[in-house]
Amino acid sequence: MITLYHCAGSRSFRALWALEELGVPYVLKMIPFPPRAHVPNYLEVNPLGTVPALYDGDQLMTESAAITQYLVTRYGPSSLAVAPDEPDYATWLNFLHMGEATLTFPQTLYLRYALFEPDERKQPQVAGDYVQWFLSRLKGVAVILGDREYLAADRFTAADISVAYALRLASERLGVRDKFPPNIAAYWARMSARSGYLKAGATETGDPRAGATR
Ligand SMILES: N[C@@H](CCC(=O)N[C@@H](CS)C(=O)NCC(=O)O)C(=O)O
Repeated sequence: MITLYHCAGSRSFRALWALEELGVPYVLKMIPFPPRAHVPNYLEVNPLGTVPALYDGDQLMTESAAITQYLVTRYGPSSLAVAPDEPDYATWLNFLHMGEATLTFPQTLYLRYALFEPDERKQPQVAGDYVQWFLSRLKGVAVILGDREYLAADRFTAADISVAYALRLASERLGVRDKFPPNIAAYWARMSARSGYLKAGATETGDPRAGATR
C-alpha cells in the first residue's frame, strides 16, 4: 500500500495529483507545515523533515519529481509515462526534472526570504531576484512549449504535473500569474482545469468525495 505524507499546497501535491490521475489506491496523511516543527517524531517518518514522504511498502521516497516518475512508471502502463523508445523520452525527462530543479527551487528562496522568515531575517533583494530568476526560466519554457498543448509526447504526462505544480505555486504564492507569457497562461488554465488536478485539490482540502483513504 502507498502512503503519502502531504502538506496542503506543498510539493507533495505532485505526488497527490499523479495518484489521482492514475486512480491508484493510497492512504493520505495530511500534516501541518512545516512538519518537523508540528508533527512529533516526523523525522522517524522522513529523516529530512520534508514533504513529500511517500512509502510504497517499506520503500521511502522524498523527491517530488522522482515520486511522480516512479508512480507513472511503476503503476503503469500509463499514458502519463513516456517510454524510452518514444521520440519525446528525453524531452519528457527533462521537463519532469526541470519542474523541480529549475522552476520550483528559485521560488522557495522567495517563499523563505519574503514570507517564512521573521521580519529581521527577511531579504527583499534575494526574494525579488529569485522571482525574476523564475520568470526568466519560464520565458524559456514558453519558447519550448510554443503552441503545443502539452510539454511532451502530444499528451498529458508526468512532465505536465511537475511543471504545472510550479505554475500553481507561482500563481498562488508568488502572485505572478499576470506575468506568465500568454502561452504559459493558457497552458496553466488547461492544466488547472483537469479533473485529476481538481480532485487532488479537493482531497487536500478534505472533501470526503475525493479519492484518498485517511
Ligand atoms: N526537492 C524536494 C524538496 C522537498 C521540500 O523541501 N519540501 C518542502 C515543502 S514544499 C518542505 O517540506 N519544507 C519543510 C522544511 O524544509 O522543513 C522535492 O521536490 O520534494
